[in-house]
Amino acid sequence: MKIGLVGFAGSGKTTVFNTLTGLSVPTGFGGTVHLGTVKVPDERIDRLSAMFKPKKTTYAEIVFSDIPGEHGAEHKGLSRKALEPIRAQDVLCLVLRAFPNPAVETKADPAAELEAFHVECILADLEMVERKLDRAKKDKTDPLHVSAFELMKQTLEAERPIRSLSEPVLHREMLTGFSFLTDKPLLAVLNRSEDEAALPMPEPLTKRLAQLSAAGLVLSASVEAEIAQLDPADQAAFLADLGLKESARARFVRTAYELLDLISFFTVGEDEVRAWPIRRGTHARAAAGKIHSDLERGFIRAEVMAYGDFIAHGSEHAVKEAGKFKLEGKDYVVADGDIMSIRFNV
Ligand SMILES: Nc1nc2c(ncn2[C@@H]2O[C@H](COP(=O)(O)OP(=O)(O)O)[C@@H](O)[C@H]2O)c(=O)[nH]1
Ligand SMILES: [Mg+2]
Repeated sequence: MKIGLVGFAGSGKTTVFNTLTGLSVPTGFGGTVHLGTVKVPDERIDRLSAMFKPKKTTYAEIVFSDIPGEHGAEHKGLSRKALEPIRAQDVLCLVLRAFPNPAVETKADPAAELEAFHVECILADLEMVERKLDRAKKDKTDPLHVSAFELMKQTLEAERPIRSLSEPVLHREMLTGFSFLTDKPLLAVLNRSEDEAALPMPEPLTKRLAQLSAAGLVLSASVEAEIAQLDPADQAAFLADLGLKESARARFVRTAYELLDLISFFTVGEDEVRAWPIRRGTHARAAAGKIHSDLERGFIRAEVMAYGDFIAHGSEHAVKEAGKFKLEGKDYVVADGDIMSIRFNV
């Protein structure tokens, strides 16, 4: 999963990036796009790995991109160049400044930053949708396409994000490949001073995020970036001092998974124990395609055991004895924690 950190200069994107990745790239203005990969912690993988002792253990991964923002004052819309790395992301994480930053002239106004970013994205999408609509009309494309673009245009003109349109209304499957910014899941991070780190998100901001079909998270990036550099054993004590139970990274990853409605299935064996993130509701054949396209193409059956059953019974053999081992067809809806093996033929 690719998560892009976006927002205005000085909002703390690079600091959030350091917090989440444990890296320490320089903060301050300017700079290029930074990339950092984080393993998604999963106790179930730890446990399976201890049982199978595989050559390789692979956790789900998140690739964070720290994308430099533009300066609030001289801000004249997102340039094409600025948009490019943003369009390549699966999820946008908008960092909103809620702390006084002496390097930025204006005082903190996270609600205004949210609106400014939202409007930029609306305008960029509107431009794209109008182009697509003109072309679709001229080329006499599928009328469903035309009506989808018209619906998107109306939605954007009402300043609503495309992500607010439900799947049955929009038919996203025929729109794959069009990376509309307001169709990407949005996670807003309210970046606060240390003394406000444990306070809840202000009510008006929570409401506005709900209207925008977006999720929100509060953190204090600068102090959490320091904590992220500490020995894991010491981190809990420092977090408790701030009134927090969990690190920013743990909360962030969980919120992103919930936002995307992601679950994991597992493959196990002596070569590799691995977690595969998929969207909830994914069918067995499409899930197999995450492993390899051949498995999707030549899919015959999925052998499935629930993680809980496997742990309870201790081995595949015992799961079979208990009658809990299942053979599922292509339309089986994969459940979180399914241990799967795909039978295929190409
Ligand atoms: N007080 C405080 N300062 C922060 C916080 N996050 C970032 N900063 C500071 O704000 C400045 C800009 O941060 P940076 O991460 O470079 O912002 P970017 O331009 O969005 O990447 C740096 O001096 C940071 O140390 C925070 O949560 N609290
Ligand atoms: Mg930066």
